[in-house]
Amino acid sequence: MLESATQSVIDTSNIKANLAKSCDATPVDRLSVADIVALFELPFADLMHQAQTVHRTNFDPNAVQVSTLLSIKTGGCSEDCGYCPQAARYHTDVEAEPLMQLDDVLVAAQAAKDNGASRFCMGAAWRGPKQRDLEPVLKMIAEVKAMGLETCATLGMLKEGQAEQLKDAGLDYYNHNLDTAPEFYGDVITTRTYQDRLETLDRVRSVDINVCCGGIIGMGESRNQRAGLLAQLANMERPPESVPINLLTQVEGTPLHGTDELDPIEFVRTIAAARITMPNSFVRLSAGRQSMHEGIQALCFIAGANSIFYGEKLLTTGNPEAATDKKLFAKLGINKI
Ligand code: SAM
Ligand code: DTB
Ligand code: SF4
Repeated sequence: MLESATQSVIDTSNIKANLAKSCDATPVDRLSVADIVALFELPFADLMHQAQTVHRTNFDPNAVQVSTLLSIKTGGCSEDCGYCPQAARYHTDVEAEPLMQLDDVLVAAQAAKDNGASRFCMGAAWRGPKQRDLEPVLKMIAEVKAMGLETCATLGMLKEGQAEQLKDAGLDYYNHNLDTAPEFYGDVITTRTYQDRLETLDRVRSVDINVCCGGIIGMGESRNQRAGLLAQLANMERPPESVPINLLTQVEGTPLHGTDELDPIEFVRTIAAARITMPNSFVRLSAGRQSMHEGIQALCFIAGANSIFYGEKLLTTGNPEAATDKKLFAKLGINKI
């Protein structure tokens, strides 16, 4: 067992070493999209073995981190993200609401803590926070942190100085997704660029807040583009500490509603490729679990997913009930982190 574990780790570094040999200018630790596509193309059992081996080398294979989400400001968003029910321009069932009151946020955070979540993630349907919006959110972060929860926020693009304020308030993680490969991005979003997203991620990194960054699978992208997203993430100077892999939740009224459903095994392959290419990151099996058979979720955990969103709601769409997840964890012998 130990021998094969070592072998698989060597296999992964071989991908990088071969790449370095084939191109002198490429640093040894860069992965090409083709390297990652090669992982996707492995026989399923070989891919799972490699992913599980990398996972066991770096993490407790039976421990899964749990975060609870709360939409602190819902709907009415100015952006045109083609997957998102909160964009004002699409006609969905989501009603725009103002920023929540501090006390209501704290009640939700306490409930998440009582249910066993270790991290509380506050999401706002903004292009980015204005200074007058940020101030009440800073207070929420400080108070949630004081309750003994890890804090995460996803508020959109950050302007100069805003990451510093979040850091000072006690923010542990900032979620900002690249969403997809650069060449598919313009098919999904036009109101902000890939470069805008990278700049916000740089601001977060520069103040030493942990980066939570991933994307959405099942938007009609190709396998190459799924690999392209992972290449962007894995080749960052420091890969994100947390990598949410969302399966598109199709919402009526959004442009991506009606997209062909992704084969569930391809989703599992994406999780495995994320695990192998980002061996030290938490890989989160994010949106999409409500419609996912528990057998597929189990395969995702074997493929190296070690984080989930916990609680019956994501931001505006459903997620499995906490009781359902408790039963699934018990069945699989998974412990919550
Ligand atoms: N407005 C901020 C932003 O866009 O950065 C924060 C909230 S936004 C809803 C956070 C992330 O949720 C998006 O980047 C996207 O990856 C994910 N998301 C939104 N709608 C989704 C859907 N229908 N299915 C899967 N993931 C979704
Ligand atoms: C992430 O990558 N997924 C979460 C969180 N970060 C903010 C959001 C999923 C949203 C799914 C659609 C909704 O509930 O509105
Ligand atoms: Fe707005 Fe974020 Fe939804 Fe895009 S993903 S429309 S920025 S809430």
